[in-house]
Amino acid sequence: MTYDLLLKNVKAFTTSGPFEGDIAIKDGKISKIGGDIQEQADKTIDLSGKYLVPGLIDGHTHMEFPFMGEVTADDFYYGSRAAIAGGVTTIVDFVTPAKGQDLLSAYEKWSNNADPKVVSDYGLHMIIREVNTKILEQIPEVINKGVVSFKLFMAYKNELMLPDGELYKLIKRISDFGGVTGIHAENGEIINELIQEFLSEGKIDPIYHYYSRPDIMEIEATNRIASIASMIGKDVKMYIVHTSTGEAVDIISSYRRQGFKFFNETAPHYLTLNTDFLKRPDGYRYVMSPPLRSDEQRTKLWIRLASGDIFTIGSDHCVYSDAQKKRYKEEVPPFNEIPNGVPGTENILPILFYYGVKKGIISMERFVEVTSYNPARLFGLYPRKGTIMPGSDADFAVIDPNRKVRISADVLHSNINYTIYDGMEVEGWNVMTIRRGEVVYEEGQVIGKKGSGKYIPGKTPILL
Ligand code: DUC
Ligand code: ZN
Ligand code: ZN
Ligand code: ZN
Repeated sequence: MTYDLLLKNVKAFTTSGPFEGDIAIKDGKISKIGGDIQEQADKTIDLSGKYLVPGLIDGHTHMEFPFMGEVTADDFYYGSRAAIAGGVTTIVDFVTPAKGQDLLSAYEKWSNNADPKVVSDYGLHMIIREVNTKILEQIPEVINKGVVSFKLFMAYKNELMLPDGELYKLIKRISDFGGVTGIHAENGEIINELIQEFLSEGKIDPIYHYYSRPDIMEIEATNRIASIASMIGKDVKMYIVHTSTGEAVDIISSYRRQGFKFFNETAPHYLTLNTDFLKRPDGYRYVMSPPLRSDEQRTKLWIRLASGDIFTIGSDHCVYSDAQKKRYKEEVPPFNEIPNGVPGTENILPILFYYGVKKGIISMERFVEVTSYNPARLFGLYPRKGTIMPGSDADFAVIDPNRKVRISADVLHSNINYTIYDGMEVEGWNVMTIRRGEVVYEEGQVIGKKGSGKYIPGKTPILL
């Protein structure tokens, strides 16, 4: 047989350790893995000196997300190109129904919009922002469409927040049909009070975004939702998205030790940046929720990432231009008017590799676990995605472990002219991305075609 692609002299990493040899690809799938494959191939790539990992799965992106009066600047084309450039071969984006819209029509709208634009493969989660009979009825129907994970908000009062009773009802219903519930855990009621207090005192600078959302607001909400979900039972599959405090991770871990299927995700910015960034002249760029925290919290997150207590890394890629962040004014607007969100899908790999692996905090096995294997299992994409074995999609990131890069907007691919990591110097960079056997990125150039990404329906989440 003639293979489509043969990868020679591979040093590959999976959750079960490194492997050296060759990988042969046919029809977008891994066909054979062996010590020295001699058969013919249309194309051969020598990967000597590089590290090969499963294509990353960014389980947390908001492309063209209508939120806080703006629509995010990365559409499915720009956003998925940025993903591909960062070695992310699959994104899982949040379908966001409009107020009053039912889930199925929101799903149709999201996929019709994504399909002609995506360069990466993609899966979908469903945000639920209100409860009615139709929405409850449609939960099993959207699960049948491959949307097996949901996101509910405990914050953003008057926009996305749900009261405890509705959170309870939805988690129960999602769980009845085998879905996974993602939770944005912050106490929206109290945060709303704090925002009003600061505004009435004329305290409007970006740093008050942090003061209005203190650590305890996440810790309390995490505790509350874990209590509520634990009451429903041990079949509930739940994960807290973008966890920013060590204490919130520990709450979830303690439930998991009791047999609950509760997990945490964190994001690259919580591992690398702190609240001081909010005090800079461009502090408005660093407004996201939960907010950036102290260095002490950053350290706690790294420790929990290394120990296995943090299950996945998702970027929360939610990009606003400078003009959007400033609401088209010269002056920085009051903190509560700055749309929340930061870019990140392209930064997962260099940040975890440099600050995690190179600095000796996490192993390559752990890197693979949190960036592909665990998200694949959590979102029902495993074993098609998230591993390197015969039959799986041939999705890979190729890391040059010694490549030194100074991060700037110029080397990134989002549809904005800044990055929150400007000037950061890292060692280790994605130099090639292979998606279903096709080289879609090489040395700074995205060559994958617009619309060539595929929708990957989620199946049953596999959480042991
Ligand atoms: N947090 C953000 O920063 N942006 C999007 C939504 C969210 O929860
Ligand atoms: Zn061929
Ligand atoms: Zn959120
Ligand atoms: Zn988000």
